[in-house]
Parts: sequence; C-alpha cells; structure tokens
Amino acid sequence: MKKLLLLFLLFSFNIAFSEVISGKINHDDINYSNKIVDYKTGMPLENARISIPDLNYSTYSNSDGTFKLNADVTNKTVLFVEKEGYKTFSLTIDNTVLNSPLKLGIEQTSPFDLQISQGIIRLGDNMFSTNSANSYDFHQSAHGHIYTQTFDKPKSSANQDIVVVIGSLIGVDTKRAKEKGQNRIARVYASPAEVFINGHKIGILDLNGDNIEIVVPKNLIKAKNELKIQAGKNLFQKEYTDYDDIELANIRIEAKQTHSFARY
Ligand SMILES: [Ca+2]
Repeated sequence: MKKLLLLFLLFSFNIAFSEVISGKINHDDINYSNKIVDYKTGMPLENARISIPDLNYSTYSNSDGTFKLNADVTNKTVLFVEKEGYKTFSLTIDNTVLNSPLKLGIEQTSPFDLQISQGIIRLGDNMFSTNSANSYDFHQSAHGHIYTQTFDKPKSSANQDIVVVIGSLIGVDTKRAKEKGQNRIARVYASPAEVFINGHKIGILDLNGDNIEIVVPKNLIKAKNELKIQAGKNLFQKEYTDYDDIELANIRIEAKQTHSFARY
C-alpha cells in the first residue's frame, strides 16, 4: 500500500514537473533577446534594473545587456528600467510583451532633468470597471484624486522649453481613449485628467501611453513651483463623484528643444 502511494506521488509529481520545465523552456526562447542598450550608441548596458512594481518583479541585465522577463504579465502594467547615470525609463506593457523580444534604449541623464516621481502614482477612488483601460487589480490603492509635487526652477538654455513628461499613463477612460480602443467600456466615459503648474492649467491627459509631453509656458515658472495632476471624472455618474482611476509613472521635468524649426 505504501509503495503504491509512493508510486502515485512520483507519477503526479512527474506530470507537474514536466509541465513546469516545458513552460520554462518556451519562455526562455522568447526571452532570449530582451536587451537594454544605450539609446545613442546602441551599446549593451549591464546591471540595469528592470522592474514591474504591480507584479513585485525585478531583475538585472547581464554583461551583454540581455535579460529574462520571467514575470506573469497579463493585463496592462508599467515596466521600469533604472540605471545610474541614465533617465528612468518606463514602458506600458501587456501580455503581447511575451511574444516578441524587447530591445530598450535608455538615455543618459542631462544636468537639466528633474525626476519628479520614480515609481507609480495611483489617482482616483478605487472604484473602476474591470473593462477600464487599467483593468489591472492595482497593488496600491489610490492616493486620492489629486497629486501635487513642488520643484525648484528648472535650468534650461534659451532655445529650450520646459516640459512635463509623464513616463507612462494607464487607466484613462476618456471618450478619446474609448475611440482609440484603449478600453472596453461600452457607454460611459470620463473627463480627461488635468495638469497644472502653479494653479494654471497647462494641458490635459486624455490618452494612455508612454512619454507624454506637456510644454510649460515659460512665464509660469518661478523659483518655487507646484505641479498638480487631477484625475478626470466619470461624466455619466451624477449621483456621486466617480473619479477616473489612473496610474501615472516616472514623472519628470525636462528642458528640451520642442520647436526648433518654428523658431528660426
Ligand atoms: Ca473611479
């Protein structure tokens, strides 16, 4: 009897074990050429940290820049790449990331860059449809519907604009996001999130994506400044206020030329 039980255990263990192994082999094949390189030179970068905060996952690139992404990515989430001397890089990914290798070029920091937030900021009220453009069960709950951060006057040269960069944005359920197929909500939609500098509205966030740039009018910049981002509202909920639940990642202030041709 004991022998039979042992045999049975070995048999079931064997099945489970072979499944794990075959799954892993497939995954390794796909993962084979994920790579981090320098954006300008194309040189492979070692020891860059690759992380997915929603999944509590992180890994590092090898000496040839390659890395394996052994994370169970299903819905949209944000992947970060961090390396000293380089701008934090973020990218919205979903399960399609497992079907083709990722080659990510990261940029060296400029002395003018101001990193405003490193990780993920959740705005909203934790009430959202599973058909929303976020649709992930976020790890953190919302900080409320407003994010504020102060920053000193950014340095820039005369021909550069000051730009607010939202590294990654997910969860926006505006009419425009719906028209672009970014969510699966049938009828309702929300107003866009709004971006303010020192109380002046400088732009809206009505589409999800990566590296969204909003130029700050120079006359608004002071010695001390406040960036404010406010989540939109569900325009079809009149009984109570339902804020759009969104995730912002990797917010930066950068000085860059955005209108080089128009000016000269
Ligand atoms: Ca909500």
